[in-house]
Amino acid sequence: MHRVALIKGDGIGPEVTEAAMEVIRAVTDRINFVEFEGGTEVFRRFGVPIKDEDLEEIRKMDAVLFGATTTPFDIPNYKSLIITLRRELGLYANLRIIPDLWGDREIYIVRENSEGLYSGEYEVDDGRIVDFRVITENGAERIAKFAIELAKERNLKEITFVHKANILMGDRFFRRIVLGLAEREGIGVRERLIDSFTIELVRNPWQHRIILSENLFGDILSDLASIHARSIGIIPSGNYGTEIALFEPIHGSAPDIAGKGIANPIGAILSGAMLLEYLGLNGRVIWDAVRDYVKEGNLTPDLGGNAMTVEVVNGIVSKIEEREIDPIEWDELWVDEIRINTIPTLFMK
Ligand code: 48Y
Repeated sequence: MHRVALIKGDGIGPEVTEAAMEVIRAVTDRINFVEFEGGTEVFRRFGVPIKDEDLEEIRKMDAVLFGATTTPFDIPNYKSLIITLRRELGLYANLRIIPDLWGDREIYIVRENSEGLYSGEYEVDDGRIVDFRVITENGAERIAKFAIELAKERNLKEITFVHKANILMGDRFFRRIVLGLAEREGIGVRERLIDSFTIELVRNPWQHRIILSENLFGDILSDLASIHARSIGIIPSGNYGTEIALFEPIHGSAPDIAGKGIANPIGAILSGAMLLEYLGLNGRVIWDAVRDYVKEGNLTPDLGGNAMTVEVVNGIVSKIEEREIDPIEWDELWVDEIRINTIPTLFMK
């Protein structure tokens, strides 16, 4: 049995994580979910976004499934729950998959997840605040390795590295490390500057298969790229470290539609697929079922339909059942094919 921590978060977080769990249960009975609380409510009571003892328990788990939270910036000293989890669990690689669910293309965005402007280091002076954009040798190397391994396992010859090395010293340093490792590993690097790349990402996105970037650039690029998936509501992600990984849809908590039952569950469901792949289970069947469903099924309003969340979940579960797969057999028979799908073997649990 695998033990997976469940943190639903707020807004539509609970609705979409419930949806993901239901789909996971249709594929495998080998996962035990253990729920933990986190977010602004916990902060009000305990002064931290998640309790230390809960973090200790989560560290012992195999993976985390996360919903969504909103970080208000008007609560003094409040720290984002997801940023805290990424830091505390050492989740340095953030892989966001922009799928064309109606076709067969995908863009993989590999976002450095632990440093850059998210270092948490800042200096306050009289009338001046400095946020430190930290790039370390170790940080640059491990994220470059993640992107390059991904390229090798997906039989790609190159990655796209997006930076601002013309101006930023940190990116010059980062660039040298990426180019050096890529050369040693026989992978080509297409270099782009972040500013002009945004135009290319709007106009001509699909020629880039793996995009590597530092933390804040990766944050912005992944929201921008989501327009090519038709809705940010369908984009899944995995946050990987050396000990554990956390899976979450990239959308926010969408308070405007929370509780209405119309949130798009696909981003969370595909995050569930990535979670299964990480554990060596059959995530592929979920990807296939989602692709089958969206081509003919009623979709949620963000995708132009009028479906409720539950209708989409039931539709995807039916597609899984139609495939008549014995989950246990699949686990063992297809593991190599599944591994190639979204995560380099080296980084699996
Ligand atoms: O995961 C994301 O891309 C979110 O934008 C978070 C980020 O900056 O990485 C922020 C989530 C939050 O507001 O706590």
